[in-house]
Amino acid sequence: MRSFNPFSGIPTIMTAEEILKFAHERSVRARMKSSLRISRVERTRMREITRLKEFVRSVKSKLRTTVESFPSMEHLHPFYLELAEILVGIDRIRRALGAIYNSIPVVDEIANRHIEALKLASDYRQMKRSRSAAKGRIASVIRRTAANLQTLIEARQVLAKLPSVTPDSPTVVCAGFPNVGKSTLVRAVSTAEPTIAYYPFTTREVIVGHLMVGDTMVQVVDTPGILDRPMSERNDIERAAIAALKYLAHVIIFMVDPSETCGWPLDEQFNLYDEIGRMFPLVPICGVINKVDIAPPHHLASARERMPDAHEIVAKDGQGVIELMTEVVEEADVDSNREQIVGTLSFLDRETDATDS
Ligand SMILES: Nc1nc2c(ncn2[C@@H]2O[C@H](COP(=O)(O)OP(=O)(O)OP(=O)(O)O)[C@@H](O)[C@H]2O)c(=O)[nH]1
Ligand SMILES: [Mg+2]
Repeated sequence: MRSFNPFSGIPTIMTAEEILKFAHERSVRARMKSSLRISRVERTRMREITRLKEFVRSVKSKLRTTVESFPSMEHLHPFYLELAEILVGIDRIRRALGAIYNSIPVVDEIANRHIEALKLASDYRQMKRSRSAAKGRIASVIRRTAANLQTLIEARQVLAKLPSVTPDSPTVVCAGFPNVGKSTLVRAVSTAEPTIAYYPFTTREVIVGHLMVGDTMVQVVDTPGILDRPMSERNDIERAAIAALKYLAHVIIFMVDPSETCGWPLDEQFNLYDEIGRMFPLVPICGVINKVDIAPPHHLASARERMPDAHEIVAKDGQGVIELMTEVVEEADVDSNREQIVGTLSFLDRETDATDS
């Protein structure tokens, strides 16, 4: 199955000045067939027309490739469409693409007018003036669209960094408040290597890892923390986490931290749990109570009351993680058994080791 980020293959986009420099260099190097028998005036005419045509061809090809190599917004997977909206703005991208594309006929028109003038000119100085006037006018058109090119350059930079996802693969998205231990879990069970730190908002983007279960590749997605507040007040980072839940999750792991060392009270964490349940009623949610090694008993008791079927784990040292992942994979409809999970995550299987010995 192909994993992809539609923005990762966009070739480098040139700035307006780079396009002009590139086209200028091409035009002065343009070769023409010449014969000693033709007059100086005719030679100049041929040279100026050849140079202008080469200049125009180079400018247009750069504009056209810029537009054509940018993925069409109409065909984007909704996850990428939403992230492009959050991180750059779809309208901004569309407007920039449209404006760049629309400058192509303007360039053509200027070129055609000056080529006609060059054909009719009788004086070679006039020809040079005409060619350089044409290049000047085309340069103004390109400079007028410089901001649009810049928008696409920046969009490419940001969007090329998005993770590659395989939309059809079984996908588990881990969500919850900041600092509850999401990355610790995702790092333990998948190929992803998110940074783990004692402070909140460590993860600032959606990160995709993989877990092989038998022959099936399961995507395990780490997300930035989400706070309990109205959607309209959520920032871009939280909205990216919600986009992952909305468009990628076949199963959601919702993690709470009853130790409250994450920095937020359990009540707020459960408000978010309820909200996510309301937002995605059709997606199975596996509740996880993390950090049971340091949770005070009364908080642990109230977490158990709110999420009676939750898995209790210590993500930091793997306790309870195999049981959790066995259920998660089952909920994701992956044909598997505990042995396969144990096989992949054997380094976490302390309990099996203990019983074996
Ligand atoms: N005691 C204990 N600490 C844990 C456990 N799991 C994670 N931590 C610690 O909790 C802190 C936050 O862990 P992260 O995995 O970075 O949390 P996160 O939810 O990804 O945080 P953000 O990316 O900021 O949203 C780190 O200091 C971890 O070492 C656990 O089971 N027990
Ligand atoms: Mg994290």
